[in-house]
Amino acid sequence: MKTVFSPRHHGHSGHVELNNGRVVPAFEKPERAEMIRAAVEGRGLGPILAPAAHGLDPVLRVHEADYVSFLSEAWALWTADGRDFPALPSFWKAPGMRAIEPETIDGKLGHFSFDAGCCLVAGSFDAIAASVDVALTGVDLVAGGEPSAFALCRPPGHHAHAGTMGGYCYVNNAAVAAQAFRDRGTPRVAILDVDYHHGNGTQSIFYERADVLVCNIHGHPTQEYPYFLGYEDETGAGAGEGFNANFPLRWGTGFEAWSAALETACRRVEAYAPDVVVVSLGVDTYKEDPISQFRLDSPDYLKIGARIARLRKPTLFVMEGGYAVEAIGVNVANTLEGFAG
Ligand code: Q9C
Ligand code: ZN
Repeated sequence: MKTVFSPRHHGHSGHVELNNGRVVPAFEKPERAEMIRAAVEGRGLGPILAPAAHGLDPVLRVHEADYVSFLSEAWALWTADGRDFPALPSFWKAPGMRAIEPETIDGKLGHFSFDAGCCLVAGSFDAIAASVDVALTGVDLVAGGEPSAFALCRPPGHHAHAGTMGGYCYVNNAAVAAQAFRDRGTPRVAILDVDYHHGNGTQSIFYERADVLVCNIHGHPTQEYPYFLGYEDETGAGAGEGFNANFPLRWGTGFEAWSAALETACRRVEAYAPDVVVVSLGVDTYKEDPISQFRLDSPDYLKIGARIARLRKPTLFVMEGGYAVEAIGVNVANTLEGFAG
């Protein structure tokens, strides 16, 4: 399997987040992507390619134009006031407030985010643009006839809505990839999101559409981030009714219960009979993950990859979360090796 990777992810570094009420170095750090790249290389899983530039048009098929403009100009606006440290949002709208984009950057940061998980530094936008190019180059490979590809995206994407960043995610790489498949004439796309956290952005983007099935296995929203979406009764709306499936699981879930949910999700994908599968691949389900509460172990990822392979569909893996840096490479490589058989 070919992997697509860009060293431009390094521009998104030195940023911070709020954890336990304190500002701390971000868990979503450059070492993550480097450990994965090293494991792909070390295990001989296939060639590693640079992404091709696709511009912002495919991003604008999923994301709102004012939001993409905000992402591109945020750092310049933030530093125009003389600030030389990371930009972190901390003001949000309550229901009933006005959703009007403020003129000043501090207001814009709140307007276009839903948490303090999305910090911006000098190189963030370049890394974000490179990350979505990685995903779109993966689409090129699979649409061009490769049976599968791995888009080693960083930063991740599945929490990003059409006009809102959050949870370390700015551009929804998997959603942009799914839309790009559709725009290349692929009739039916399934997104299988196995990241520990619910892919709220992906669900929201396709919620009223029948041409993209979205299946999510994740920490239960009564206990886990993103808290306000990801319940089982969210099944789609309008034309999309029946084309969203959530499998929330309680803290402490191990591989037996997790893989039963994967089996149900895979049968749902099989019933949909998609032309292509996009896997939002997070390995924060791992037992040692520093911010997560499932109990999967490294060998389990071989079985996950093997089950996804049994869908027997052209498959694009898009990297999402996973914060146990020492194990992230092994866990991702196991998934890909399990898939390859
Ligand atoms: N401060 C992804 O896995 N914060 N995003 C959790 C730690 C949000 C995770 C608490 C976690 C977002 C792509
Ligand atoms: Zn996650």
